[in-house]
Formats: sequence, structure tokens, C-alpha cells
Amino acid sequence: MPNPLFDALFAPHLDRETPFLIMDGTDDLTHGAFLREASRYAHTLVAMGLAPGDRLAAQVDKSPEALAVYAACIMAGVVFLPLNTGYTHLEVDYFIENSGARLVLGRADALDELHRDCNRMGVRFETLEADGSGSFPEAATFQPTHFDPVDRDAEDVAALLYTSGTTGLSKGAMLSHRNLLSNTEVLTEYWRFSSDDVLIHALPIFHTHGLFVASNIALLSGAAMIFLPRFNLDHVLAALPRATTMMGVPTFYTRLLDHPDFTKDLCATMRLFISGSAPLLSETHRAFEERTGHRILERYGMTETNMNSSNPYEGERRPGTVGFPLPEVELKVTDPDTGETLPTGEVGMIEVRGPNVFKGYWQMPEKTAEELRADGFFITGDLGTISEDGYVTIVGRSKDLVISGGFNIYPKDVEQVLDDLPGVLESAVIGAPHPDFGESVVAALVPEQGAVLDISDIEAGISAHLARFKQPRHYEILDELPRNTMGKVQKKKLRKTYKDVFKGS
Ligand code: MCA
Ligand code: AMP
Repeated sequence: MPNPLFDALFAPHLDRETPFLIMDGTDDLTHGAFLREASRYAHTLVAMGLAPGDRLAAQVDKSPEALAVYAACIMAGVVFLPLNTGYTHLEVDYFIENSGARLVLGRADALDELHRDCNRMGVRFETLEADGSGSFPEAATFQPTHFDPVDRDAEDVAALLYTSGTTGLSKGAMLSHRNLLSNTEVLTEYWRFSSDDVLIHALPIFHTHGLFVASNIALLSGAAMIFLPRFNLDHVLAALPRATTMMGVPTFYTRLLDHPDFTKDLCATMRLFISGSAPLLSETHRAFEERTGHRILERYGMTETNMNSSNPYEGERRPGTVGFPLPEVELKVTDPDTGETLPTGEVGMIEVRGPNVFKGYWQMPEKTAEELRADGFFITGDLGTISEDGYVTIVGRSKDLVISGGFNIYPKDVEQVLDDLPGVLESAVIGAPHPDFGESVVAALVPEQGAVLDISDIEAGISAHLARFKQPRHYEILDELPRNTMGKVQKKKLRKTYKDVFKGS
């Protein structure tokens, strides 16, 4: 019985007692041990009444057990819905309700709020802690260590990843077995991953980058991962001499460069550093090469499309570009108004088509139709150009989005919360360059007539509603927002005015 992701990522490793998750301080896990754990979890999902196609939402810390939940979902045909651990319970409520999740896995510290919300919504709640304990793994203790995978078609949805938009409405991107597997196969070959590799995994596993790009490639190739709970500079420096590859967001690389212990010698066993999720500055690329002799390989992706383009493994890794469209991926630059393909070298909307492109937004056919053309091209919202020799460069975004340390923040999400605060007439949220996070959030606030705004009240007012990473790091109080003749807020003007607010921070 076929189950494409199981067959490719798990089946070859079922009895392999080779290192898979290298844990600092706790027990390492072999491929076989990891899959036995995932099998017990898959039985537990069935015992808890989950059927193929049901959704499981997980807001849990990174751990081998959390990754095993993902694997268990693939085995049992349950749709995996990972959630940023920074989200507040009010943010999480939306995802649970919108997805119709049958089971929510959370941390015990969420018991009061998230558990209560789940009770109200009639959704089962179980715990999974950072150390692998909790009511869910406990329920799995005596389950069998072998699970016959549920039959799945390549077009069946394997995961639902929520991504916000300029309208401030989060949409669940439906990713099929085919979407995930085709991209993993292409990348594994493109970046030459094999069972000889040891990947430093310091990314969160609730996003495409850490979950699908990193973990799926490691599973397909049989590589091991040094599985760090988060990006901690000392731990990454300690891991480097035992590793061959690393994947990270640009902040990882600027933080490494800021540390005097980060030297060429430390990278002696490394063959590849990969960057993505946000623009890598050319100066970072050059400084990295100067320090280590390695040219960071930059690639470009999206939640809806997985990876679209990559600099080459062999050949020129060109700073400031995201390389060539991946095999099987078509990428074109179009006129944003007409959709017509533009001549080579002109800047326009990047559109992408291929087996990597998602199936659409969960129960939102109109939103899907706005961004996914009938001919299969997805309108990315990224503005870019393709050079004569085929390199893709992203020059900006038509979507209103801030990317801070690789996390996406949609200004509309933040503005909606700020606008609801007492004394706030209106707000405009923008991104400004930030030396550590690449970009960080700035809010311009206009008070209601006669109101005096106190920033600490504003900060307190938003904290229950917005994950910490979305909260503005700088506020400006203005008499009015700059607008054009059509009455539209001129964010470009605000970005220019406040471009230096984080300089030196
Ligand atoms: C943490 N904080 C942040 C961020 N991360 N604030 C803004 N932006 C962030 N990215 C908050 C913390 O809550 C804390 O708040 C304060 O900032 C300082 O935290 P710090 O210790 O400096 O942060 P950290 O824990 O070291 O995390 C920074 C990080 C992390 C390592 C850059 O954010 C990270 O791992 N980012 C990777 C994101 C990622 O995987 N993106 C891929 C998306 P306070 O001090 O007030 O409590 S997938 C994607 O984009 C596509 C598909 C693609 O192409 O890959
Ligand atoms: P998300 O869909 O939330 O994962 O974010 C995807 C967005 O991240 C893309 O649409 C781009 O705007 C941005 N992105 C990803 N990789 C890169 C990159 N290498 N350079 C510039 N932007 C990137």
C-alpha cells in the first residue's frame, strides 16, 4: 500500500541503527529508534480516534518527540499542523478553529489558557514537553513499535502550514505528499546530501525551513542531524567540528561572524552552508568567504511552494542572488498588472509552477484563486528579475511583509491589534533594517483627538494578542499618517523616514 512520504523517508530506515538525531546532553537516537517511537505515536493517534485526513495541531518545543509526532502523522495519514511556539493562545485559537483540528498538542504551561480554549471548542488537548514527557508520550508507552502506514495518494494533504497575508487573515497552505517529496528529492540531489552528512539543525521545526527542507532531506539521504533545541551561538560553535553541513537564516550567519571563535579551522569538516528564508546581504556572503573560505549557498522558498530556486552546488554562488530555478520548477517574471511575461532582465512579479507548488488554501477557494492561477502558476508577491545567464535576484516584495530573523510578520496583523487599543485612532506598521534580525518592526501611531499615548500601556495592551516576535521594537507617535491623493498610507515614505531607527542596536 503506498504512502509516498513514508515509503521514501521512513521505510528504508526502519531497521537501521545508524545515528539520526545527535543530542547534546541527552541520548542520541538512531533512525530505527526514532521510527519505533513514531510508530508508537501513530498507534496512539489511532487510539485517540484520529482518522486519515484529520488535523493535529502542535504548539510544542523542538525535541525528537516533536519530530516523531510529524512522522507519526505521515504514518497515520493525519494532517500535521505545526505552530510557532511564540504564538499567544488567542492566535492559536484561530488556527484550531479554522483547521477544525481534532487533537491539539501543547505544553503544560499552556494548560490554563489553551487547554481551556480547547475544552470550549470541544477539541482534545494533550501535552508534550520539551524533555519529551507529557500526557501524549505517556499514552504511547505501551503501544506497538511497528505501524503499518495508512495508504495515501500523492495528492493527499500531508501538512497544513498557516501563513498570513496582506489582508491580515491567516490561510492554511495545503501541502501534499507530492509537494513535499518532490522538493526533498530535488534538493537532496542538488545539494549532494548523503548518509555521510551531519547537518547542524538549529532551526525551529514549525516552519518549512527546519521541518521540510532540513529534516526531510536528512531523512531521505540517511544523514544525521545535530539536533539543537534552538540557535545558541556557543552550541553551534561546539557542533561545527563534528558537522558537514548547516542550514540557517541570515541571522545565524551574521551572529557567527560576530564571534571571534568562529574561524576557518572550526569549519574544517564542513562542506556546505545554506541560507534562506530572508535576504542574505552580499556583504555577509563576502565576509563569510573571507573568514572561512566557504561561499554560502543561498536559496529561495515560500511556505506555499517549498523551495523554488538555489545557487548551484558546483559553479558560481553569486552573492545577492537566489540562483537558478530548481529542476522541475518553472519560474517566470511577469508584469504585476497584466500577468504577461516580461523580457529577460526586467523587474516584475515572480511566479512559480511545479510539483512543489501547494494545492491551495484550506477551505478558502477565493483566496486560492487570487494567488494560484488556473494554469498552475503561483503569484509569489516577490519582485525579482532573471539575468541573461539565468540567475534569479529578488529585489523587493509587492506584499506588505516584514521578515525578522526569518519569521514573517504581516503588518496588517499588528495594525489590527494596535487600532483596537484605547486612544489609538490608527496605525501603520513597517519594517526597518535591523543589524541582527535583518528587519524589525516599527509602528507609527496616531492618537485619537485629546488622547495621550503611553508606550508601556501600548506594549501591555498588545502582549496577549501578538507573539513577541511580531511586537514593534520601535514606536513613533504622529499627528497623522502620510497618505497619497487616493488616501492610501504611504508606507514607502515611512520606511524611508525611519530606516535608521535600529542602527547600532
Ligand atoms: C526571537 N525573538 C524575535 C525573533 N526570534 N524577535 C523578532 N524576530 C525574531 N526572529 C524575540 C524573542 O522572543 C526575545 O524576546 C527576543 O526576540 C530576543 O531573542 P533572541 O534570544 O535574540 O532570539 P533567539 O532565540 O536567538 O532567536 C533568533 C533567531 C530565531 C535564532 C533568529 O528567531 C530563529 O531561529 N529564526 C529562524 C526562523 C525560521 O526558521 N524561519 C524559516 C521560515 P524578549 O527578549 O522580549 O523575550 S520558513 C521560510 O521562511 C521559507 C519557506 C524559506 O524560504 O525558508
Ligand atoms: P514564508 O512563506 O512565510 O515562508 O516566507 C516566504 C518569503 O520569504 C518569500 O516570499 C520571500 O519574500 C522570503 N524569502 C525566502 N527566501 C529568501 C531569500 N533567499 N531571499 C529573499 N527573500 C527570501
